[in-house]
Amino acid sequence: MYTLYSMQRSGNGYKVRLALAQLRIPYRLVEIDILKGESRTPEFLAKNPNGQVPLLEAAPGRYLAESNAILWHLAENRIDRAEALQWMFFEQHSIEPNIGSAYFWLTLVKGGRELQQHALEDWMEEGNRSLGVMENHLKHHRYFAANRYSVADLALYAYTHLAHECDFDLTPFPAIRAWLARVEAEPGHVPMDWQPANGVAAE
Ligand SMILES: N[C@@H](CCC(=O)N[C@@H](CS)C(=O)NCC(=O)O)C(=O)O
Repeated sequence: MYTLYSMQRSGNGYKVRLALAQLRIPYRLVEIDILKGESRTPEFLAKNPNGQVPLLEAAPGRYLAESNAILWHLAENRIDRAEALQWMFFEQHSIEPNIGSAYFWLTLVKGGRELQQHALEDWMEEGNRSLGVMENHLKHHRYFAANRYSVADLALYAYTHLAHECDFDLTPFPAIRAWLARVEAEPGHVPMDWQPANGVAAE
């Protein structure tokens, strides 16, 4: 059985938990609190030298980091793989560093707004530009790749659905809002605070 090391309030971790739930893949969940340094212990660094979650033990002793690499490993469908990857790289380059960073510092770290005041303006500008790219695509497509729900939608959903919690306003992006509702209506969708019954704290 897979073991997933994740933090419940991490959007990157949520991508993997959502995929595992929708694919109905059972797994053991280990909660890692990055704010308490649990991703930087010698035991954790032996599993992921980059000290980040999510991390999947995909086979005994074989650990896979990077949320989109994990999604890629889990998704065995035959969508146009290059098209899905295009949007997954976009997510890592344009959405996660801006909306993901704003979400982390504004909602998870006490005093984060003051600490990151210098970066916030750039995150907002580039985050809104990236939302514009998504909006333009979604005006003409129901989903991001291969015209159907895929790991590309799942990767982009994780932080886009949190954007309103960290100063972004989705009102000017009606196609994104309609797409968020479509993703949430997909069979097996679970919200970010959901976890399997066997979740445990850091080991
Ligand atoms: N590009 C990576 C980013 C992973 C990442 O930033 N993880 C954060 C939580 S959302 C983390 O573990 N931070 C702890 C640290 O850097 O010490 C992915 O998509 O998985």
